[in-house]
Amino acid sequence: MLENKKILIGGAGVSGIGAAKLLGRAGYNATIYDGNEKLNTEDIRKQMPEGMELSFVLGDYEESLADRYDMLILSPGISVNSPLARSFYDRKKTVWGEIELASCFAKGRIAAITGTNGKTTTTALVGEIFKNYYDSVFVVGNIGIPFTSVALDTEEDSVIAAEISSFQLETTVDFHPAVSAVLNLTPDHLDRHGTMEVYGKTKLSISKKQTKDDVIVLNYDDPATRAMADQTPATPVLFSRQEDLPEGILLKDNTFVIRARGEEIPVCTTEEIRLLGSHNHENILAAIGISYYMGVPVERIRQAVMNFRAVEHRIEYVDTVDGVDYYNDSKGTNPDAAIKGIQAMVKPTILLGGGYDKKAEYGEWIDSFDGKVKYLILMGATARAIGETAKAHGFDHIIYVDTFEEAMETARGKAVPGDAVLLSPACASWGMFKNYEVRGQVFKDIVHSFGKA
Ligand code: UMA
Repeated sequence: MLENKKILIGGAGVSGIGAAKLLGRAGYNATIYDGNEKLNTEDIRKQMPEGMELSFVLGDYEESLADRYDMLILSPGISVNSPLARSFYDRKKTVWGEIELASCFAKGRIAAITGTNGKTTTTALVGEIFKNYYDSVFVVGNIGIPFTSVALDTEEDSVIAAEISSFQLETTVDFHPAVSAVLNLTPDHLDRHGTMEVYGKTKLSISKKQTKDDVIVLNYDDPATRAMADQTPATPVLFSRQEDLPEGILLKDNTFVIRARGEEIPVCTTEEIRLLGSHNHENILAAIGISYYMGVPVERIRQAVMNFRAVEHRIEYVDTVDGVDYYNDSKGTNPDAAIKGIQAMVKPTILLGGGYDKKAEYGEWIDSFDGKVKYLILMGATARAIGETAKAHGFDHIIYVDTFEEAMETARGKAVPGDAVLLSPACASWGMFKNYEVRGQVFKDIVHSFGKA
């Protein structure tokens, strides 16, 4: 398929490097374009398989570059509307992303999970359930492990749990999961997708190559994902925490049940699980549906669900210092996710928010504070916009800071024993940190340094 093609990779981050390594292992050469002129190219070259020729083009993008290549492998962080991508599309040249490239080489069956929130937890849980039954399991995608990095290690009997972002879905072509899932749809990344309609269509495109023989797992309780049941070529399976549906994956009187083919099979109860919060009940329902329709026996699903703990950076308890509990919810990168973060708090809370501007609306997040937030400490590009919204919604215990370190010191100064400090910013970390993982790790490092002082 790629024989004799001159391949340009857009972006030299985790995804681009994964793509380059895959191409190198498969016997191809490539060029990486990256806007960052200061990129350490030698470091990247060293990671490549022996014999691969990898060249670089750095700095401002020159459209004529597209004339010299046959196809583009685009990193998810670079928009399909960027001059780079447009120059390839305009010349009718192939543009693939990480998921398309990897699935072209991968063997086995894929369970692909998208949605605004809960994707990482659900994908990690599905991965754990798979590992409790199948021998060859891979957990990949937006979760931080590029699919390309393992594609050549997959076998016919492999199963792959893939977290897929809307960015990654923009560049899929023939990607065909055996089971897909759209967990929910609330405003996020609108700076990139423009409207909710485009964002929703992009999410649903996870199932565009599926057929009636494949399954799509959808959230009945979210009107946007419920409506997708009529718009997908796959067989829909709905899950609900609220509704007693005739078929589907349901939470009935605190028991997770599978209702299918006239049977009702209990899986486990809410008392038997270790994940906090009702949003996690939805993630569990989805994971049960996905793994059941991927062929995992219920008893194996039950064991894995009961043993599963929260993923890092998602309402993660860090430590108690001077009587104050610190929680890292760096993964609260949009208002809806941050609402789940504050809802999970039971103590008076000093909340750290703000970051990269995705043009989100913050009103509902402020309204969800429910008297629990003592101070809202704001930083980053969105600080003033959030502050204005907070005031308009009747909340004015706001402190603006310039740096993350200052935010931490301020939170520590304001907190008294019995309080909680929660990093749940409602914004991406970009502009202040490389990604939410680094932000969460810095938070945890500072908390641990408080403990030692
Ligand atoms: N770059 C350019 N031009 C641009 C933008 C970026 O040249 O206009 C270059 C940067 O200089 C950098 C590289 O591209 O060298 C970064 O590429 P990237 O932003 O695609 O990031 P990666 O490190 O490759 O990580 C990507 C995903 N990042 C994004 O979607 C922004 C990771 O998701 C994913 O884990 C990884 O691929 C493997 O699949 C992160 C994320 O924040 C966790 N995702 C968003 C989210 O969850 O909300 C969608």
